[in-house]
Amino acid sequence: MIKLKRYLRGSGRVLACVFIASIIWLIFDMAALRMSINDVNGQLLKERIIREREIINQQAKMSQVKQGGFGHPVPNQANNKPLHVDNLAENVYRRKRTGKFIGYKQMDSNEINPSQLQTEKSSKMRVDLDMNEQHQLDSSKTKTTTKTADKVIPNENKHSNVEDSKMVEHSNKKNVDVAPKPQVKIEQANTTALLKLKKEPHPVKTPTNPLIKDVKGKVNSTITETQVKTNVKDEEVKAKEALQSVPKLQEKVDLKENVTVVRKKPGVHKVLSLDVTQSPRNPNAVGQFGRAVILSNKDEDAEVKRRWAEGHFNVYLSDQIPLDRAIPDTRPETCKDNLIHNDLPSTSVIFCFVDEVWSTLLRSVHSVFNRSPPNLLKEIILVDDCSTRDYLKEQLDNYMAQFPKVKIIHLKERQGLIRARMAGAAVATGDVLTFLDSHVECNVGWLEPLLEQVYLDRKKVPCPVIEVISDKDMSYVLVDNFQRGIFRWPLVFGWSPLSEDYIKKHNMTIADPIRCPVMAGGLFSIDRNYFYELGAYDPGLDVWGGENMEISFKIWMCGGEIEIIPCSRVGHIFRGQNPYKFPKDRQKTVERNLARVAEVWLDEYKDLFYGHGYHHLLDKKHIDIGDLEDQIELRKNLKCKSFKWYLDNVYPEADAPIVKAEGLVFNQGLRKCLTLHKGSLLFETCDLNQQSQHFNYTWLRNLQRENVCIGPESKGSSIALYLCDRANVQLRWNHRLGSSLMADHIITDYVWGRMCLEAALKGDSVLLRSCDHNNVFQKWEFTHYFA
Ligand code: LR7
Ligand code: MN
Repeated sequence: MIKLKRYLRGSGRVLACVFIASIIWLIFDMAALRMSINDVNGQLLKERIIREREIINQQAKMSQVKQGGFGHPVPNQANNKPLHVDNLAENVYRRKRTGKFIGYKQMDSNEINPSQLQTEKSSKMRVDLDMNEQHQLDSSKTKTTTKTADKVIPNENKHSNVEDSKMVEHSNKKNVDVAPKPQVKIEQANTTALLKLKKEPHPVKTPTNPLIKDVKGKVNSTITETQVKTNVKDEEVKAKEALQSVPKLQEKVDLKENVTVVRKKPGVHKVLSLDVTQSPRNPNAVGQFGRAVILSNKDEDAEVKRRWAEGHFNVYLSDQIPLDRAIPDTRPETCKDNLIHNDLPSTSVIFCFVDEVWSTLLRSVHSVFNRSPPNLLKEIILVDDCSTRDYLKEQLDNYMAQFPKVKIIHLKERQGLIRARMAGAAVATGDVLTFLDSHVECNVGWLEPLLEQVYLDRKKVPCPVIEVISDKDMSYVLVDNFQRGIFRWPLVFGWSPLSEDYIKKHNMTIADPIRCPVMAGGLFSIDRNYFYELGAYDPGLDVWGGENMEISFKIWMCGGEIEIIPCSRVGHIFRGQNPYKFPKDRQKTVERNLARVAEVWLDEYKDLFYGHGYHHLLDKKHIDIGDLEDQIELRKNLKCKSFKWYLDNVYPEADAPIVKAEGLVFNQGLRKCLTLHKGSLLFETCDLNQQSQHFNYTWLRNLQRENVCIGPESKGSSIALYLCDRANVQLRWNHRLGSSLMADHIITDYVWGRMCLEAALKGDSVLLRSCDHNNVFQKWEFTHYFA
């Protein structure tokens, strides 16, 4: 300590002070430096956070655009309206479609405000073209005699975009009838997007191409490929529409800010809302905008009646409605935002018809032309199934000659719609086959959503929502949402809505694809190769009926899927009767078709089909359903799943118990159970564990234990045991629970005078006795009843 004091004396003290001061200074300095570093870091961090947030925001925006796309579109939150049409129109048009149509309301011309529809439509359909260029498709000769007293609405086209129209090269604008340049190129000014529309090489006219590939060598036909007279106007207009609809997914790269936000997704575009047609449409035309037409005039009523039989709908009215009339765009709101791949497969649209009404056939064809992107429509194939009407021959050929994409096949013998479709498919060159009935109107945007599904999965078979064109007033009527095709026994097609629970569980919107156990039959798209992989249709099916069941079971059980696509909608005239003749008895034809389907596809469930009113089809003397070897072989080769799998996985709501009743058969008088022991029938105390007491009451009304069936001994009053034979009427019994007079009895009508199964008091045997509703020894009960 004394030493230290000595050092701090004089100059030593000064030195020590300087030393301490400099250390303090150093400490302050370092602190200051540290603070400024933190400052800089904080600032940088803040900037990064802001930048990242921006990126996240932008990405979120982008993914919203994507989510609205082809898979499962999200509902438009901004506009929760369920449907695109105004509510008024919705009320007026909508009708139920569960089994019977109910709540149908005829539409009066005053009930809908045409201006609403007009402006709505005009954004889609109006195209500014010279009137001289218009295609005169219309049956304008016919005078308007209905009371469609709507105001004429000026055709203001709010959405028509002059600048957009400049983007289209009007290469052949003046010479619409002249052959076009081989390729039309359209460029969009400020994007790199280039949309090419390929023009097909001109097909050569082959007036009578002797014979197309036949179906089992039986189909005789001539094909008329109509001569090319390309309508450039249509191509241009459609191309213009296509461009207008390409979503503006802009690439936004700001290098200064170093923020890369959104990448363009080049492979998709917004679904096209094409509706190319005469412009302007005459808003006052009969049936325009899908309006109902009410005739006031008595004379006209007579005319309607007189012509009804031509098509079993109001042919008189149909002939007055423009062939290119507008119909309300009934798609759910969100459909318009769906994204569609640019490289969709092309399709051949196939219409088969026999004796179709001229105006409905043409309206069907024009609706396809007017509302399908031309690059996707490879061709339209018209298969005339040996119609008897003259206008469906040369007159039709001549009319269609103006459309290069139309091929006509005239079958030399009536084949029925199933083999006619196969004849159409045989000449089709599109990647996808799209079958349509010949009295439809395809709605706006109908095609792309169908092809998109096939594009996403070639084993998907999409169907449009089938809306109703009224057979009486030709109005276009909406149907309920969430409807899918089903069958009821004995293989009767019907519509049934998805359950609330299902909709909730799968979080479904009205625009989502709906799994469909059975298609209606007439309207669907299918990958062409896949169609053939599935063996197309069973060519043994005749004329009409059952083929929808066949193809539906085949698709589902052999690895495919059927869906109803609510963003695709097509109107169809539902008729009370077939307006054509059946070469053989109609009922027998349909029954035979159904029996073929049941035999090939239903496995052990086929007895449900026969048991629901088709017992007689089991009698080979009654009906020859033809050879089924090929079909059974096909099913084996395709390694298709069982019908039980189909019921469990595709249509679990189906009511399909394998037997009507089963278990112990209890006799109320004897209070014992029927027993099959060592080849004889007797009674024992009831015991569920005794297999010998278990019987089935089958759909074919057999009393059966394993393969042994109980039946009356021929003509006698005793009972015998037989090997079960599904066709043997002797083995059929009537039995049902309930309160009716003969409930609980087991009755045979095979022996004379209706006899009942009775437990004999003595000897524990079973006899046949005249039915007596009071006799408890004639009352029986199974453990379980299913039907
Ligand atoms: O021998 C025939 N040859 C044909 O070319 C018989 C008919 N056809 C044509 C006919 O001209 C029509 O274009 O085939 C098409 C279908 O015949 P429709 O319109 O008489 O049948 P539909 O609408 O009454 O019946 C439905 O069930 C049929 C069963 O075989 C077919 O699958 C139909 O395509 C089908 N129609 C639809 O699915 C539309 C919606 C109906 C519903 C529900
Ligand atoms: Mn039809």
